Formats: sequence, C-alpha cells, structure tokens
Amino acid sequence: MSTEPLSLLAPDGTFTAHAGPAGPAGPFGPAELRALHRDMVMTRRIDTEAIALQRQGELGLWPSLLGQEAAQVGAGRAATPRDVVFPTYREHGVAWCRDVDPVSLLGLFRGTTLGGWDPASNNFQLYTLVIGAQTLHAVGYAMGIVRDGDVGTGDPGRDRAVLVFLGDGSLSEGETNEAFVWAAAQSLPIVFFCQNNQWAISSPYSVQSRVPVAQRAQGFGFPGVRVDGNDVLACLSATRDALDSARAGNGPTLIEAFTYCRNPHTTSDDDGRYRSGSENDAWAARDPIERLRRHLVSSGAADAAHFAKLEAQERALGERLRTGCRALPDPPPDSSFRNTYVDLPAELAGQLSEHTEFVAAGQEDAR
Ligand SMILES: Cc1ncc(C[n+]2csc(CCOP(=O)(O)OP(=O)(O)O)c2C)c(N)n1
Repeated sequence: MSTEPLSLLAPDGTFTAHAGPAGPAGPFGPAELRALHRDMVMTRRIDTEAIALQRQGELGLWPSLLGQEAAQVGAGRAATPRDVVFPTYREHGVAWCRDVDPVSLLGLFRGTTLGGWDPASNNFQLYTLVIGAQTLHAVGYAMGIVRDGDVGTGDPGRDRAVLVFLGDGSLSEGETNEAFVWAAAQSLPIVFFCQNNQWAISSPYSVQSRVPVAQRAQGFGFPGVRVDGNDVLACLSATRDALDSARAGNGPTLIEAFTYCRNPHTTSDDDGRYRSGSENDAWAARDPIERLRRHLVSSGAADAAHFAKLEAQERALGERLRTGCRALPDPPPDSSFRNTYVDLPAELAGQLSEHTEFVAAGQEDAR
C-alpha cells in the first residue's frame, strides 16, 4: 500500500489531476472551488470566535479545529443529505456543511444544552465525547440501512451510507476495532474518516501503532486510503469515491486524512508541555485555506471583490455568534434531575425537592 497521501492541491496552490477509482478527480468548477473556500473560512471563523468566547468566560471549553478545515469540509461536502454523519466533538466544519446552526454548537460548550440540535433534521448526529463510541453507533446505523434495503439498489434517491469521524487516538479503543470487524464482516455501507492530527492529547500516533492509519484497514479486510488532510479537494474526492462505493454495496473504506491541529487539544490544554512550536510552524506553512486561496487567485476563479464580500459575511457570522451565544437561555436549575429519568427514583425525587426548597429559600433571602 502506498503511504504517499493522495494530493491534488499543493501548498503553493498548484492543482494536479489524479485518477481515482471513479476516474480522474477534477477539474473542479470555479463555483465549487469558491464554495469550498467559503466553507473553510466560515468554519475557521466559528472556531476563532468560540475560542475568544471561551476566554471571556462565555463557554466552559472549546475543542479547536485550527488546521483541520480541509479534512472536515472536504469530507462533509462529499456526503449527500440522505447520508448519515456521526461526529466526534471536533467536527464544527462538518456541522457547518450539514447546516447545523453554529450557535447550537456554542450552547453545548456553554453547558446550556445537552445536545444542541436535532440529529434527525440534518442527518448529523450529536457530538460524542466518549472516544470511539460513535464508531459502533455508526455501524449499528449502517446495519439498519442494509436491513431497510437502502443500499446497492442503484437508485440515487434511495441508496445511502454512513460517514463516521474518528481521531487517531480512537484507533486504540476496543469500540473502534469492533466497529471495523462488524463493518467488514457484514460489508456495511460505511466510511470511517479518520483525521490523523498526529496527537491524542499528549500521546503521539507513533506510540499507538507501527503502521500508518490507513494500512490498518487491510487487516480487517477493507480498503484504506491515505489523503493529504490539508487538501480539501483530495479529501472531497476520496470521500466521494468511498461513499459512492459504500452506497453501491461494496462495503466500508477507512480514509486517513493526514493533518495537524495547530491549537492545543482543547482550551484547557497546554500543548507547550509536550510538543514543539516548530512543528506548529511547519504545519502553518501547509495551511489548508491559504492553499485554496492561492489556487482561486492563480486560476482566476476569485477576485478582490469576491474576497471583500466574503470578509463581510465572515464578520457578520462572528457578530451573530457573539450575540447568539450570550442570548442562549440558561436551563432551569432542576433540569439535570429532569433530563435523566422519565420517572425519578425515590432518592433523586427527595434530592429534587430538597434542591427546589433550597432555590426557593435563596430567592426569598434575595428579596
Ligand atoms: C473512552 C475515553 N477515554 C479517554 C477519554 C479522554 N480523552 C479525551 S480526548 C482524548 C484524545 C483523543 O484523541 P484523538 O482520537 O486523536 O482525537 P483528537 O482529540 O486529536 O481530535 C482522550 C484520551 C475519553 N474522552 N473517552
């Protein structure tokens, strides 16, 4: 297996067509290129605003995706509305592609909601903080698709697949390996999209495995594809091919998007304790947004007026996020009791009435 990642767009913005399983990838039209660039710019803005809001005490935590925009937008835009997407906790760019209101992402990290969006309305499931758990949820869903007969019919209005996101760290979890076994054994319509950002908090990928991520698929009996995760066109092409193959009934694919997160694991992490700034600088030079911008300019697909308009849209999004975040309603103080059980067990019911009396007494004191 080649470990050289599939690359269509070089860091300097040069495009090279590449033959994939479904034929040559590209060329991409100017409107599609501009849309992908816009998606990445808006995704980065969500990330930047969320970090600022966290620093101002408006959010409890934020897992940044800085540098992973191409992987997320490429994979996110490859999925059709009927495909079902299972994220980790970092897929803000995929949420954007699935039309999830980014203010609801903020609600989750502000602690005002336990979920934030309706998974059924955009076929974008809720974030999963338990590493690897979503891979088995996704496999279960893919089994349902097979049982519904929505795979391999050749009808594009009917066939569908599952796209599940995972990090390199989840590859050491039992659940992920079980998910691979089930997906292979039952030839399920599923694409595992692994953003290998090379770190699982402070653990580098090298302490997890002796082989590249994509190569691990072979041991389970399905294809593994390695792509340049900072190249949105490579990520889009590889994921489209893999989803087409899954919908056609050819079973799973593992995609490894080789990339890097240029911010610490979350806003609570200090990555200066385990990795070097020079590594970060090297990846900044491979920035996914800048390389597509260079291509847009050199190919004449976008001009200064286009970028000025985009900047205004970006600023408006930032303003909407700041206002929307501060306006999110606080949940009632007793919601954590009410959200756990339909019928409260006696012990918790006792605690709830104690809590209600306590809150009422506090309000009495405040008068
Ligand atoms: C089952 C489980 N074990 C441990 C953790 C603690 N934890 C949170 S994030 C993380 C690292 C995950 O790394 P990776 O899968 O590479 O994703 P990334 O955060 O880099 O996107 C760990 C170990 C957890 N959330 N769930």
